[in-house]
Amino acid sequence: MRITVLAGGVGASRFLRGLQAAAPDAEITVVGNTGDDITLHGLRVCPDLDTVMYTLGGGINESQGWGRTGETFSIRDELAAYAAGPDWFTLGDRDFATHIVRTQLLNDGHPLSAVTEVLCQRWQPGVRLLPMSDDQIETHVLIDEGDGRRYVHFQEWWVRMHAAVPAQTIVAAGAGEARPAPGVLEAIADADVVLFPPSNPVVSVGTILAVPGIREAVAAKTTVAVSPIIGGAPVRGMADACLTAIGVETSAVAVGAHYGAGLINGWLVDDQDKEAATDPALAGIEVRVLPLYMRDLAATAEIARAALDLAAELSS
Ligand code: FO1
Repeated sequence: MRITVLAGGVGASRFLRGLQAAAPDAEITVVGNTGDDITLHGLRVCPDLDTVMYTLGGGINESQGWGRTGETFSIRDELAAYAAGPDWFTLGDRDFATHIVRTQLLNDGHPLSAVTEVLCQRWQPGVRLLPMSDDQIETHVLIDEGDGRRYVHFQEWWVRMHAAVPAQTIVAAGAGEARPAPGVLEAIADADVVLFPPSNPVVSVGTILAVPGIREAVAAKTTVAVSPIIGGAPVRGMADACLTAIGVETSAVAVGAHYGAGLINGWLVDDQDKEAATDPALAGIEVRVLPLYMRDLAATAEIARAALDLAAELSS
């Protein structure tokens, strides 16, 4: 079975581990969000690609959900001694090696998709990991702190400001001129099922869908999505701040309707949101109700299995 997953970072990576457990023989292609990417100290950092790669490759800092396990921070501390670069984005020594290798290869002219393939040769994540595009796309957030409006990089809004300053607008800068990376449209077209894990529907899945051609490709497929919102709150992260920015209520019904029947065919919601199953806002979308907390691998595999079962039901 060929499965293609549009993935952000932490939530997607945990879901992917469950998907691998639920469908060990499946060929899984992950189309990763690159809108979180940022250049720091002259190095290109790709948080969502790295989180998928490290999580499935066994190198992730499990409690954080990002960065490497067993980290040390000598470089960070030395940089701080020079007052060089932002102190609000913590990069560990091991993580720096990834960004150095990536930046070297990018500077040698290799596209991000080829670079990601090289990095994955070390990590062997067990999935094909493709960036959504080889063209540079960055999520920027328009804020107004009282002294006028300005755009900040998503990471500064997310990490330094904890998304506490309201986002007036969230843009995927560069998306309009970008092309899907090689293999992305084929991975979607050739898939038996396309899945949206419980990633941020705005700055992760939404950003991937903003790359010209990807939304249309997904719309043509049997697609099942997993709600990242349970009981009116994001399971993790601050998707509520992002949803508010685009005028979408933070609820399983609203997010399902936001994706829409034209894009998704199935929508998994938690028991706490069982009323979604009969909500007219989700007409045309097949809703399934089940426990959605990915509390451990077995629970996550159950969720992944339910998504695959619903997709099979909808494809038949
Ligand atoms: N998230 C934080 O909240 N604080 C950090 O200092 C931080 C550093 C960091 C370094 C590398 C990396 O790959 C991810 C990192 N993240 C950090 C997570 C990052 O902000 C992710 O993009 C978000 O979690 C959204 O996916």
